[in-house]
Amino acid sequence: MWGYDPAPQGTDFVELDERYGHFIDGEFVIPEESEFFPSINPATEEPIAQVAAATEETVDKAVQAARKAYEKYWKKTKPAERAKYIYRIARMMQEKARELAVVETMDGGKPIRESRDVDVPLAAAHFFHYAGWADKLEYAFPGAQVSPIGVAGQIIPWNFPLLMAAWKIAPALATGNTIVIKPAETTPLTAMLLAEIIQEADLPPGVVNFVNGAGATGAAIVNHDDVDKIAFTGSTAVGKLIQRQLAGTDKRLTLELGGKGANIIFDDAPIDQAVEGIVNGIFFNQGHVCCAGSRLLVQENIHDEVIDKLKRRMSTLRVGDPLDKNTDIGAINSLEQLNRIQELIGAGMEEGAQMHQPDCDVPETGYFLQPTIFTDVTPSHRIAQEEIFGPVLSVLTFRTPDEAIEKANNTFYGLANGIWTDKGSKLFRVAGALKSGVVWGNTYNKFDPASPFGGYKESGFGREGGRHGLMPYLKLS
Ligand code: TXE
Repeated sequence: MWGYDPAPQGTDFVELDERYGHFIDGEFVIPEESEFFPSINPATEEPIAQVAAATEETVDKAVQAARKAYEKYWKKTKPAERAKYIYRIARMMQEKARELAVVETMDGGKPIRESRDVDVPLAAAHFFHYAGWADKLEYAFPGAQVSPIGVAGQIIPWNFPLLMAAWKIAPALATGNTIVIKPAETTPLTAMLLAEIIQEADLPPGVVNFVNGAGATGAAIVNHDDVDKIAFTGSTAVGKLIQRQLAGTDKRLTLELGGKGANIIFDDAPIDQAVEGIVNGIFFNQGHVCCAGSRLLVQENIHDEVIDKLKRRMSTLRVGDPLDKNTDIGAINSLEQLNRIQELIGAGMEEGAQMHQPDCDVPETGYFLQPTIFTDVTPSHRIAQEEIFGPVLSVLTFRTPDEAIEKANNTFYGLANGIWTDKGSKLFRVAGALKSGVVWGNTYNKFDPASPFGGYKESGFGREGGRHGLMPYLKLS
């Protein structure tokens, strides 16, 4: 999209520290008593940097800094002035795009083509989009008094580390809140580069604070008395735990959790285009995508044709070095995630589904996995119900549109689905019947900062993106 070669001289131009702590009150700090954990490159299994885990005390310092910044400056800062800072962050991200893309790929394992063309530009676009809202809030909510909530605690996952930071930080800043954000423990590094950008952009100290650490650090943010709002993206299990912890408090909560999206292919669909959509739906970012099209619902009479074409297409996918521009499927984000995926692949085979993997080379070092599909899957199989969060597709069939709707909705989740058909009327009828926050028509995994994203049922609640994404950070009266 931006046409530059992201790593023309390898990775030598990337300057990372050996150790990272936190970014609190405008300063990078590593508390004396810190325990460290390694951030590992999943393609090489080598540690890239050591990162400190924030204790409750450190989280408290970050929250105090955010509270002070909120009371002292940010809530009094004129909206157009807030916009100026947010635009500055967006532009600086563009200037550092190459470094951000390479570090994202080294830390998380995703193909450089995706970091370069999707993660980094979309993250910058998100800041641009919300900078534009900062001084237009009264037009977004005509007739209402709009005011910020205060201190937002934000917890993000490892599948889109920089993009999820942007999705959380940009709307919170635009609406006048201050922030304590925790990156995921396996992918903290682009967040540290973003903290550097925020420091260089001269945001008042304490407006955005980053604390590193795992679940205990996240829990310290969730349970801190002086945090007014929690925004969480991660597993359904942790989302539910947070919901229980916040019951009875007056903290606001939004949850963006898992999914089990269906890509529904009707027999009147352009098949070759649909096969590309299936591949993109499940193999983009190694399938570490909450809205992945991880179930293929294909009309029975075209099943064999679609599966033949899909298998042929899968045999052309290149699995390997994420820094190689020709790689289609990079490394699985962590050994833990690889084990989780393999456990579910094992369950698929045990329950009687047919597994197919192309005969492709996979590096011996690093956490790699071939693209995998299962046919002969029934709706009760674990691989048809549970989020696998890896490059594994479960194929089911249907005969009529009503059966497609019923099967697509036969899940605890409700985040995203795709429909492939030549008929507009069918597209709109089926889309309207799907219990899902997002429905794509004849495409998949398309994102835009202006469109709201979020789920129903166990996929969570609240929306991120566009005007809807402002609401969780505002009091409207
Ligand atoms: O998630 P966790 P994990 C799904 C996906 C994946 C599974 C497990 O199916 O296989 O979840 O992934 C922080 N209080 N998704 O174990 O633990 C944690 O440090 C507060 C879908 O990595 O939910 C990290 O920053 N925070 C999903 C973040 O929560 C806590 C993206 C997510 O980690 C916490 C990720 C606690 N008690 C996984 N425990 C999506 N919606 O895209 C952990 N965390």
